[in-house]
Amino acid sequence: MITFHNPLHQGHAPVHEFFRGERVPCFEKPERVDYVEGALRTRGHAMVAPDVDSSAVLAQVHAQRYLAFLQTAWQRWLALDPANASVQPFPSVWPVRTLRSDVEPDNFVARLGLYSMDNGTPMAAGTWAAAKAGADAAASAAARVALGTRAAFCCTRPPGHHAGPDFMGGYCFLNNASVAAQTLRNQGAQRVAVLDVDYHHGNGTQSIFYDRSDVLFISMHGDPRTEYPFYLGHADETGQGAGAGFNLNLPLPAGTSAATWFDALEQACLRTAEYRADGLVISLGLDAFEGDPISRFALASSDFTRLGERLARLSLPTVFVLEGGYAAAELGTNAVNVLDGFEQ
Ligand code: Q9C
Ligand code: ZN
Repeated sequence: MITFHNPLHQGHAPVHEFFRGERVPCFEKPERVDYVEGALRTRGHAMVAPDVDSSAVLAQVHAQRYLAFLQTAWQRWLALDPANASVQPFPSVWPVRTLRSDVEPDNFVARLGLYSMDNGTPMAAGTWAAAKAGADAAASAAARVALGTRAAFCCTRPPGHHAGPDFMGGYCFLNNASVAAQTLRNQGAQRVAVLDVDYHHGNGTQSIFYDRSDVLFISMHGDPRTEYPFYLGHADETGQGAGAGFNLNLPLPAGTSAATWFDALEQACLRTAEYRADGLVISLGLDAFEGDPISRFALASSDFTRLGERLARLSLPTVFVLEGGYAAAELGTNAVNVLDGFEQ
């Protein structure tokens, strides 16, 4: 399968994140994609650079003031103190209920809180460049599929599905899957389904399309009562306004077996077919894997082949976008299994 890689992903390499109040090494690290690219090369998948500028599509799925903040955030961080070059910024204050989010504070850390849902999304010097090149890769994969290629894979990090219209979160900055879906729409698809199989609910993608009927969002994920992102992803979130009925959440308890997971996948596929989608985006998180260090589903590597096989039976032009998955050394096998299962 043709794979669009992210030539700038290594520039996004924060060192640590917080876990239970302690600073720990980042789970979302450059080696993740190095393993996937290595496996793709070994198994003979073509790897190409992005050839589309996603700027116009980014403006359709994200707020302009958020994009402006992200693009200049590191510069503003350094302007506070040149020594910040080796310090990671973290938010420490957020505009929750009753507080105002319409006025951008001048204070950098306050502004970072305005545009963040958590303190778990560290930035580094090359974050904007990496995230933007990843969005370009997603737009490129979708544009290629819109031109008639059956399927394409966007192999990128940082991931995207937790990033909402105007906020980052869960290691995500720009919503690559939304960029792919919106690109398919712009290039002629009437109805696009986004199916998110990452262990964590794709809150950002859901929010971006929640009031739209032209993009159906379906997510199967760890129940938010116990799993990140906690504040979205329940079964009663079905869409609003014109989007009423076009959002489907399939929360599953932590510890769910592969058999039950595939039952949910079947429901997701039936809804996609009923919608008569003419384009499909898969938010391909690989953290439903039994060996994932921060997730609690039980898919074996061979189950990722089954996943690819089932998705192929939808017979739709398909864009795969890499999301999470933190068992770094196994990501290559699991990603390639999905693509090979799809193509066989
Ligand atoms: N700091 C994705 O899989 N972080 N994001 C929990 C404690 C939240 C995962 C670790 C996990 C986000 C794209
Ligand atoms: Zn995840």
